[in-house]
Amino acid sequence: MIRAMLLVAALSGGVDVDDDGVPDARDNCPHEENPGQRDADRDGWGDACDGCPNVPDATQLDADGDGWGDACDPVDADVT
Ligand SMILES: [Ca+2]
Ligand SMILES: [Ca+2]
Ligand SMILES: [Ca+2]
Ligand SMILES: [Ca+2]
Repeated sequence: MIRAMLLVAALSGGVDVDDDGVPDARDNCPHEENPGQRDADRDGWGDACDGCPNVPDATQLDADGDGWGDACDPVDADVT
């Protein structure tokens, strides 16, 4: 199974760092294993690595670095 996925990655000509079968060039979370590539808010970042999975925030800014993007972080929202 893993070998087959590696073969697919090799044939499609891309490195696949997280081994989820999706080459990094097309992987919406290159460092998270998310073969389904689910992206609920369709901002281009997969749910597995989206700081705000339900808020379109293409920049993925996270001012306080707590893993919650500024677009959905209640703490950031209160800080000026
Ligand atoms: Ca991935
Ligand atoms: Ca997303
Ligand atoms: Ca988002
Ligand atoms: Ca944050």
